Amino acid sequence: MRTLIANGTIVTADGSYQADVLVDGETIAHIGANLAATGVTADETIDATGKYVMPGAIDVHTHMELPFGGTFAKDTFETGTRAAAFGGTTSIVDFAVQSKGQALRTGLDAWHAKAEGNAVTDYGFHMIMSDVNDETLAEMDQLVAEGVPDFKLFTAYPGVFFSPDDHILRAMQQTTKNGGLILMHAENGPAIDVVAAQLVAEGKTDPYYHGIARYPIFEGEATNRVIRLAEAAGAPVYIVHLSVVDALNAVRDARDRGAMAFAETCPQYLFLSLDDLGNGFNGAKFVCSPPLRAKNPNWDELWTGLRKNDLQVVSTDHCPFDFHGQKELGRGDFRKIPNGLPGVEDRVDLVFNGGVVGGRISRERWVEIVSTTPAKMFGMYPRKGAIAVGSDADIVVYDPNRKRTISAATHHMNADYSCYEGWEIQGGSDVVMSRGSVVVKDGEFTGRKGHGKFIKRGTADYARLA
Ligand code: DUC
Ligand code: ZN
Ligand code: ZN
Repeated sequence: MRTLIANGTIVTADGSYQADVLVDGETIAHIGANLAATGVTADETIDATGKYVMPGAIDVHTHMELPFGGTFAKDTFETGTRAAAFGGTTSIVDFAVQSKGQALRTGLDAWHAKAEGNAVTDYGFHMIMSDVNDETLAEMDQLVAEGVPDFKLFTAYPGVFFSPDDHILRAMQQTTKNGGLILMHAENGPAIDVVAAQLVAEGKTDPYYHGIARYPIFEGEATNRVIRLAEAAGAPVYIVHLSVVDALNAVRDARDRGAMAFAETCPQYLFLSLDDLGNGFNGAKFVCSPPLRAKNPNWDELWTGLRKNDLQVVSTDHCPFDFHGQKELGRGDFRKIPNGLPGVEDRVDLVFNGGVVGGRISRERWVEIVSTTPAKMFGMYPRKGAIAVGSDADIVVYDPNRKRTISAATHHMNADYSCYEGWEIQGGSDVVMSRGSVVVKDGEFTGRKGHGKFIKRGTADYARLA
């Protein structure tokens, strides 16, 4: 099957230009001006006049079916990758979970079983490590060889995912040897638990106090600490879901002194704030960790961080729970509200609308932070994240002028609410292609459950050399 995408503007991280793209089978076969006029033939032609032709977006932080607080994130690999595709995201990297006492292998096998035959678009895995010991350290090398080269550890969630500093250091030392990458959820969990218990004892049990308990300084301290540990180990480190200026400054300082420190933020930290948490129990819809922060100065600082490359990626931390029946588990005690927000479908458009339409970043930088750097950082480039001959034909034909209103009534994520209900935004995906197959066209799903394949990813060379 040959598909010609004609008359569009190719937008990449490096620049934009007018050209046609010929897709042959699953990959990009040819790029050039007026290909039809030069005798190139195709089975199908997509007219991209007035549209951008960009690499499919990549969300490197999702939690399909994550067990959390006695319940499970509601999107499966089928529903979650389908929703992602509607929003122009053609690859996700999800977090497989090692439960305490289990082998990494057990957790990874369970995640392969959830995804295989179900995903609509391609997917990879990071591994959440809940135990660091001689056995799991040895297993890390095997996972790197299998294309699962990164490992998330937590300084938060004591008793569940929490790792003490000696475990974090040992895991980082292991990646120095095996070429992998440590991802850190950096908030000081034990300190947060002290403040949270004090607030609840004072009767402050509403969702708002979830945001109050998790002081910015607790994220800043943990971010600095884990970067220092990475420097001691001679390893790169990637801070996930950075939310606040205290933590951004720790990354800035580290990068200024030449450390291999990288970070992502998420749309919820660019567009939502502590105010959203403050509407009685309705605020439970906005409970995630790190929490939503004060608008000032954090929103502007995070955008500055994206512009100046102290932040390299926008991912979602997609982890949807229904308000009814799931978020409600925390009525009367914010500590029992499952943490997480639906987001995988709206990331690309929110960052386009707020960033490019809003005049904060260029369209090329937008493509870089939602697609190209995620591919480079996580060992998928140039197979993913590029419009280049030989790359997978994961392509989005994007309409920069399309207008739509975000609503739970029309979104495809498995959540009974949207954090952005009623928001009118500009920009949207017209055609979404995954390895040469059109999976979404003009708002209709045309893909297939099981089309998505596991992405065997390479080592973290970009994080060592960038
Ligand atoms: N934060 C969330 O909000 N949800 C899942 C896990 C996490 O760290
Ligand atoms: Zn996290
Ligand atoms: Zn997460």
